[in-house]
Amino acid sequence: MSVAIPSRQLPGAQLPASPAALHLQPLARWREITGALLAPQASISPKYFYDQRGSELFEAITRLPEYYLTRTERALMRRHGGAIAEAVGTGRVVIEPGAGSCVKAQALCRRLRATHFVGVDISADYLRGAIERLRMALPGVDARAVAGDITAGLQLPPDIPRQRRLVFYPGSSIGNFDPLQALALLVQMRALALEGGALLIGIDLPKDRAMLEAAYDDAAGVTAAFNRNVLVHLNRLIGSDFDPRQWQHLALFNQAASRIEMHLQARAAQRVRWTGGGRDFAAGERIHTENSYKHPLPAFTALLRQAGFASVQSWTDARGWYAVVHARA
Ligand code: AVI
Repeated sequence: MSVAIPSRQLPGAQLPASPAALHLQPLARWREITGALLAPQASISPKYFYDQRGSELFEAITRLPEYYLTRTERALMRRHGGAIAEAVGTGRVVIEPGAGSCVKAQALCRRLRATHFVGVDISADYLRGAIERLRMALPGVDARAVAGDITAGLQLPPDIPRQRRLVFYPGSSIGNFDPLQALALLVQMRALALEGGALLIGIDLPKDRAMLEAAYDDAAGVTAAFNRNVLVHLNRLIGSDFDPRQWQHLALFNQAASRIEMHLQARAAQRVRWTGGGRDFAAGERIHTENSYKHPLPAFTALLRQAGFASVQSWTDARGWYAVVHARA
């Protein structure tokens, strides 16, 4: 479900659409979270990383020396900005799912002389401030905030033009979905772009294990704090009593699946309770919190074609670490 809200009246995150949904939404969420915690391999969806604190920690991650992704993408966008703008075309309606701080979108909208910007995020409070900043910087752009989740299907405000749409999905966020989910998401983006639209997307490429594991387990412990914060968020969402200090952050590269896996590992045997249930965890037992796939460019191009995109064009840095990909719907 998604709800379009004019940004000046954006209230708390994930407003339900109707009084009925007011009851159903937290119950459905409780079921989803506790079901995943009770599975033989416990897991937490990475979407729960991004409460206010989690979003701040993620911004801090993007500035870490080990986390090359954001820096490399920014350098690529700068270096090839002219060629990218030429390929994409000006006067676009830029739509960014998972917009977060909107900083990247702001630079892109300026470069493309975008007419509209639609930022979509489940963390509505965080998005509101970001949209306000974008409006101040680019007063000529009609900028909107939409509280929602593209994976759940999105409805944009009806007055957003249907022509010249560009779906912008930077930051290699597509890597946080397994290949089937990624395909489904690309199909949704294709549908959002409509005929004549396009996608501009950042992807992290496979590379040396040590480089990858350092990027997800930095010396300052920011990624560890980000990973543990998901437990604090869950404590609020399902009334659980997770003690984050009892969980160790792990980041491991799974070569066969070409993905970084993040886990939280129990430092000692413990019982975790939540409203209506609980689970015993053995010492050393793990909760899987995130996958971050590193797609080889040819495999990702094939995925784009499967999703209905064509004429794929990409820009890669000299080390071959990261790619910015443009694909027409
Ligand atoms: C948002 N996403 C692309 C990040 C990534 O690199 O997979 C999330 C992240 N997790 C740990 N560090 C950053």
